[in-house]
Amino acid sequence: MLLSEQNRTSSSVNMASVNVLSLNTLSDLHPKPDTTFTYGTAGFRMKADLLDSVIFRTGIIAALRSKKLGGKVIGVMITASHNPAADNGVKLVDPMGEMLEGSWEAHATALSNAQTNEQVLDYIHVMVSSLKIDLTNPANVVYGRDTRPSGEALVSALEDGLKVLGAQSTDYGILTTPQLHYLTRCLNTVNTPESYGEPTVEGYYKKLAAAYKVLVEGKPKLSPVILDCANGVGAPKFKEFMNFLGDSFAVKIVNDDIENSSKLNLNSGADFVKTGQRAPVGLKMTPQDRCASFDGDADRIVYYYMDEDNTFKLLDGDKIAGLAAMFIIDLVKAAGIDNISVGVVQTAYANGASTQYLRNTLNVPVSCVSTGVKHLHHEALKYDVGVYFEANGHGTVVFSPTALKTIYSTEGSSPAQASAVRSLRALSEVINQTVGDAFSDLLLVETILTQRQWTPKIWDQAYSDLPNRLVKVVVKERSIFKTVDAERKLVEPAGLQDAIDAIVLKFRDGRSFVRPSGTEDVVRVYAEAATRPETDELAFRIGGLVFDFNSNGSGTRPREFI
Ligand code: 16G
Ligand code: MG
Repeated sequence: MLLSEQNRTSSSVNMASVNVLSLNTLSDLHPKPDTTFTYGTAGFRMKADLLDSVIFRTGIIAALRSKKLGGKVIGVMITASHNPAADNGVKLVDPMGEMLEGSWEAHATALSNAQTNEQVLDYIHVMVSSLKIDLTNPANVVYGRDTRPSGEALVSALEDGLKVLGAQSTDYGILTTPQLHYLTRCLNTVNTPESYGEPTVEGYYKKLAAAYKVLVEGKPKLSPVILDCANGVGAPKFKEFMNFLGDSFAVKIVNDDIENSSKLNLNSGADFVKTGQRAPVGLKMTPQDRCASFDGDADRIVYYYMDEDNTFKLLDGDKIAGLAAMFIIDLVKAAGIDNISVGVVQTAYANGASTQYLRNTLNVPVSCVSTGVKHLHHEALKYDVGVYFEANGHGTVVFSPTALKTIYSTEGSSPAQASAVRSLRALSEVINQTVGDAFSDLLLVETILTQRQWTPKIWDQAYSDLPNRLVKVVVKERSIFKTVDAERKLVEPAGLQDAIDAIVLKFRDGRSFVRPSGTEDVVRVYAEAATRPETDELAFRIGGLVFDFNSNGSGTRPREFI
């Protein structure tokens, strides 16, 4: 985008602190490749060797965001989560630890695509003028990265970007994504009534471990959980965390090789387990075991176990949401509190059986929103206590300020009530309020299973998942697929939704929707139905339909498509 004359004039007053010479010199060190970038659902993410200029410019955006917010601390996380080791990415964290405000995603995209140094400067002008950014404000930025080998060089690119506007910054080194979110919120609330904790990684461990110890105090310990760390940052960080959890927590860590970076997320981790519905490599299960997998940056978790007949059983984000909602509702009741309501937020990927369970058995309101943490988090804030989880294992529970006030001002009029109040308080501390956090979710689930003395099988009995299937369709242009109704309906291309509906009608308990991916160049098809064969047939029929529609399919038509 080029600057209008008017913008150029009105912003020039403010531009004194952009040192053009230094911008040019630094920008020359990070030339833009011939690629178009998009700040998507999970920030920028792609092959690491294409990211140098993007990360440099993300540094500029982070500094501008901080200046816009009067010097509040902005977080930058360099990670590509569950993607292969050769990928990397970056995302920005807003002051309270939430995802970057939606309207700024477009600015990040625009700046990353500026072709020349002059256009970079022009776009900075556009932002300063249209967003009324006072460049004399300070800029404060903190950053961290996962274990990917490309991270180190990308951090220097970020640091160069931060220099352009003279941001003050702190490098927190290797972190899980949720730790960076935690730190950002702590730094912005230190010495305020909303103080979220000590702004150090040690402070994070101490806060969670202390709360967990309260929650399991006096309860018989469960067998160790077998924990697959996807050979990612979760491994060294969870080991650090164990120094604080001590005897209160028993774990057997597998897939903790971060030295051999090619193993990152390879046949392991939450995404592999959820998508493939099977155990990761390096983890031998027996029917007695309770297992969990983190993803590569430890913001997702799924559980699983093996039934007596050796069938693999997945306890995904939907199952965790159901367990957490059930437990919190019971605790609120046991505490004698009657003015806190619990709600659950899901996406269209939530298994239909889980939605039924939440609505009909737990009697909780359930909202459905578009994919992506920011949508779920935002919606969850509307409830007193909002439980949100994506089926893929990303989620948390957010307590509203009113709910927290009630929990902290209630004493309980019997020992049982007092104990429930104590648990609720500790629960609000053990749960990361900023974002889905695999460490914190692990402690949440372990708390519930310990308090109830439940095996994963008992937990699993809440409801039976409908069989489901996810299919990817490679199309020529995924942007022509437009959805409404929390991605459950297509409005474009015209006619496709009617054709989908006509097929779905023929299947018992059939449900299917089609949406363009926000992270990959594909269109995703989700299908569920009463039985496995019906589900597969439905998924492959819809896959075929999407592939053939208006000849938008690309490459060879997959053999299984009907
Ligand atoms: C990103 C999102 C995740 C979402 C996934 C969908 C965040 C932090 N992460 O990983 O929530 O489930 O994208 O990917 O928002 P898709 O659009 O390719 O299906
Ligand atoms: Mg992740």
